[in-house]
Amino acid sequence: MQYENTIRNILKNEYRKTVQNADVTALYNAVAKAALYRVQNDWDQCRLKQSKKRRACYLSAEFLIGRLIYSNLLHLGLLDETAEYLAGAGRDIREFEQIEDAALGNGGLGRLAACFLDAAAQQGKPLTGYGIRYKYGLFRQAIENGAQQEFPDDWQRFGDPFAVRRPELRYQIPFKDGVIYAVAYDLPVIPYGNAGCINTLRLFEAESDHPFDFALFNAGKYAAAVRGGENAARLHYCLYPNDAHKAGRLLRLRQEYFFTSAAIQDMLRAFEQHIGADLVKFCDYFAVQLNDTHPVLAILELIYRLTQRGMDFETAAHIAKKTFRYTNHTVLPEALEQWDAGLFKSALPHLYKIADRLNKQMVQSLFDMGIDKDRINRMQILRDGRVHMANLAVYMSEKVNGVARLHTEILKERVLADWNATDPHRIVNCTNGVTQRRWLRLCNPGLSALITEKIGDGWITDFRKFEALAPYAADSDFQNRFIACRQQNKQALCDWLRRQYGIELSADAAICVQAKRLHEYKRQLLGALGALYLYFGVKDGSITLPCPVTTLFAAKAAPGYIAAKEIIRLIHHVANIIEQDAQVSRQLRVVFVPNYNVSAAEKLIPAADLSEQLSTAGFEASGTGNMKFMLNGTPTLGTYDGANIEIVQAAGEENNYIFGMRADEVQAASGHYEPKKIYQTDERIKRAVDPLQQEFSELFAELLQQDRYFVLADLNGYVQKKLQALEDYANHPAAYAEKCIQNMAAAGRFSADRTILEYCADIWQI
Ligand code: 26Q
Repeated sequence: MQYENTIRNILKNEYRKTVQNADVTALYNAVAKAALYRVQNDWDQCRLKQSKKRRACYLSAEFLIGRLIYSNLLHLGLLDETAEYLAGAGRDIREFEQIEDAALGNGGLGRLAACFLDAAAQQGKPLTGYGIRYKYGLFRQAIENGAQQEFPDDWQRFGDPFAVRRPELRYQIPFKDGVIYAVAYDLPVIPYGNAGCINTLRLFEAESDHPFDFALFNAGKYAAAVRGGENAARLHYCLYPNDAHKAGRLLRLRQEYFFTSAAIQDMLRAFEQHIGADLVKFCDYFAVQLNDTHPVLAILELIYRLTQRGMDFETAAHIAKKTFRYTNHTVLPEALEQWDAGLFKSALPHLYKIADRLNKQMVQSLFDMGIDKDRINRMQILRDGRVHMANLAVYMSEKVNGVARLHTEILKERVLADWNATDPHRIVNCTNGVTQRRWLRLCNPGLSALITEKIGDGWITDFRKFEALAPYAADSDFQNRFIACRQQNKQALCDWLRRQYGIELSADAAICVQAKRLHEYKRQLLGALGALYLYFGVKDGSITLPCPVTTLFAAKAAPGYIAAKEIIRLIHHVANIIEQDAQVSRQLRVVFVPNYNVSAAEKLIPAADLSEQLSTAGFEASGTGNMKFMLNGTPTLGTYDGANIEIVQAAGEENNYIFGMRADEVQAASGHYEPKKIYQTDERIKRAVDPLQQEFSELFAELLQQDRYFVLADLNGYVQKKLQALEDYANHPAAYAEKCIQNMAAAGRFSADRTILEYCADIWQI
């Protein structure tokens, strides 16, 4: 009642509206603010309780939190109540689907950070997120003539009612060409039910030191008078939309320094204000996790700030070493961050000095250990006129972790082999996880209710409970109800696609989904060629599909990544070829779903009959989409890569569809792989690839000449396994449902709650 009154009062006082006549923006802000008021006290109390204790800080250039209104209401136990209340006033809670996602991240790494925040709050672990409050998140994607178009993402269009501006938390960031201010905005991270603790995601916005130049203003130069302020503001304006290829731009370096300096200053402020111990104790209170190399400047900044406070360099470096930990998310060499030393030095001279000194210290100590020159050289922080962020991160971190078992092995054996030889205990594995609250309870309420009916609702907060589903896998009543849930979700997806994009889809087809960022190594190209392969097979009668099949692709390409954009164009081309063939298109369809984001994932994943995870073995560090499908009871059609391997080990090979080269085979084949031979000797492959020759000549040439990602090598295996999955789905629905349920029953291990508990125990000592 209190809550409803608050909503009404906000609408009346701030908007002069009622629940009945408010526009969506007003209604959204009123509901969100009323929810926020509910947590304000608990939030303050959690903060106070944590302020004197050891805690972890998660530094990340990205937090892909998505839309917060539904998840926050769910966690507060207000979702149903709000829906009913709004319905009573003739409104529909689904109106909030118009609210933009907060897409403050590119993909996996950013979404992982968001899942970790959720999990830590749920487990009652003190974890503060630090990042940038980008004014524009990841671009909105539209498709024109089959090609990707980018549009700015003004995600705050409807406001940002959960954020609390903290003007008193304002830090000077000392750039060489002038000071910029970082001001904090806090978002509450609210656990589900009355459990855990309310943590904080603290995002910084840039502000000018002198937003307004009065001398210029008085001289009548009004535009010039505000320029300083505008320049400062540009720092947090936009998220870099590439998620692997080096940007190497000065603005990116400035962004990285901006938020990491603010974060370090905020920690030092908290330490001095609430703990007040000797600064050598800093590392007893703060464990700082670096989400890839993007926040690695924090290491140099902490040393800088400690020495500024009078600590000697060696001690400061020692404290820093005990404070930081680093997570690696990629083995692609082109994605390892390096900065031009000249650029670095001119932008951040005070940090460059520290990097240089650390490098000398490191070289000396490695030399003292008797390590040979070549190896020392490869490990250097400063080498060949570049600053190697990964080397800095590993040298200065107590623990370094990979994000799935295979990935960690590859780090130890290849990417970070020199480091592993020096200190075999530093590199550890911590397999990723996803929050079952957003990725099952919230996005799949029908299936959630079914699960809860059988095993209770403990699974929402206790990942170990998923096991209790195993006995139901062979239960035909449960299977039928599972199938009915899936069917409803498929229908809901079709309705959404029609409303949103005018796409007409049948819920009676098998729905296969490949949804993730577009990358050559993720092999959307394999999916597209697989569709052509099937198309020609169905057309000439050599392949009979057991049921109608729709393959959905959803992916954003980095705006400057030409090959990735070509693959989007190709997917549309393939969709058109099939569509124009009236015979085949009754059986087979390819559809590209534009603007993939968290909210789209929440529609796609619960509706998928098959989860396509096609990366070249050895390249996908972990993948987390694969876990979301598993959690919703969708078998994986995939390669032995990243966390797919662990998924299959947990859920059973017989309940998934694995194909293709293994990572060691890929490694062994590099150098003497001849894709052209495959093309020339296999007629079915030739006819699937030939349609690329004219309009997609560069993709065609790459496939025949190099095929760096072994697409042709895996094409037959992929299609055969897909056909087998479809055959099981169509002709053995009970057995297929059993596989689905076995996947859910084994999904507990892939809860972010498990992952966070591992970080706490093995990496943070919390
Ligand atoms: C670097 C420099 C300049 C500009 C941008 C970047 C940049 C930004 C984002 C580089 C990489 C990323 C994102 C990487 C990423 O999302 N990696 C994924 O991380 C997931 C979580 O661990 C894994 O599951 C995926 O396998 C991995 O690809």
